[in-house]
Amino acid sequence: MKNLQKTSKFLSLLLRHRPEKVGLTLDAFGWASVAELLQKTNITQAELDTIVATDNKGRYSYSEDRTKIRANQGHSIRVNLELQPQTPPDTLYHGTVDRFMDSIQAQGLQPRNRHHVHLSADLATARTVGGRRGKPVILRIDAATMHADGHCFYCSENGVWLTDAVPPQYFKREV
Ligand code: HQG
Repeated sequence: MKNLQKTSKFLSLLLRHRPEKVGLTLDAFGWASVAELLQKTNITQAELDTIVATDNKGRYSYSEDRTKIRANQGHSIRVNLELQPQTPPDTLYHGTVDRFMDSIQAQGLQPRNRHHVHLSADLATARTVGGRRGKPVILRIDAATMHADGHCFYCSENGVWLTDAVPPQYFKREV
């Protein structure tokens, strides 16, 4: 059996960032044809089924008839995930690292290469996200006030909270 984590990473690359790498096209909503994906890569239907069902963050979804697949969040290419604005929990968290903090304090949190700033409802997830880059620094975000001030929040299919940007007055570093 192939290393499915590697296959999942490759799938992220294709479905979020560079479908053209294997000549795949995504529709406006981010969907790729499963048949085309299987034909253009060495991924098998069984592997894809396993990844969609067991990915630790629920990164991918099949369409209802299972003929199409897409990533639930994390895109750098423009796709419309049909997300509806939602009322966020009062507090959300973002995990980052110290070396970004001067810039984050000055500009606020920016989406960088992705569509949105990614936030989580729990501290542990933020710690893991920050920890990908080094010793995690956690920011506590006053989502209630942001929302009251008119900022929009969305929640992806797999439970990641998303917003366009977080200005500096809405977060504090957790100690
Ligand atoms: C930082 C993974 C300087 C930000 C994770 C982050 C997550 C700034 C980095 C998901 C900044 C962007 C997203 C500013 C933000 N100046 N740095 N003004 N504003 N940053 O990877 O949130 O495995 O695009 O703190 O688990 O780290 O891909 O975002 O460090 O859920 O499904 O710029 O990606 O999920 O990095 O991670 P990213 P992220 P997947």
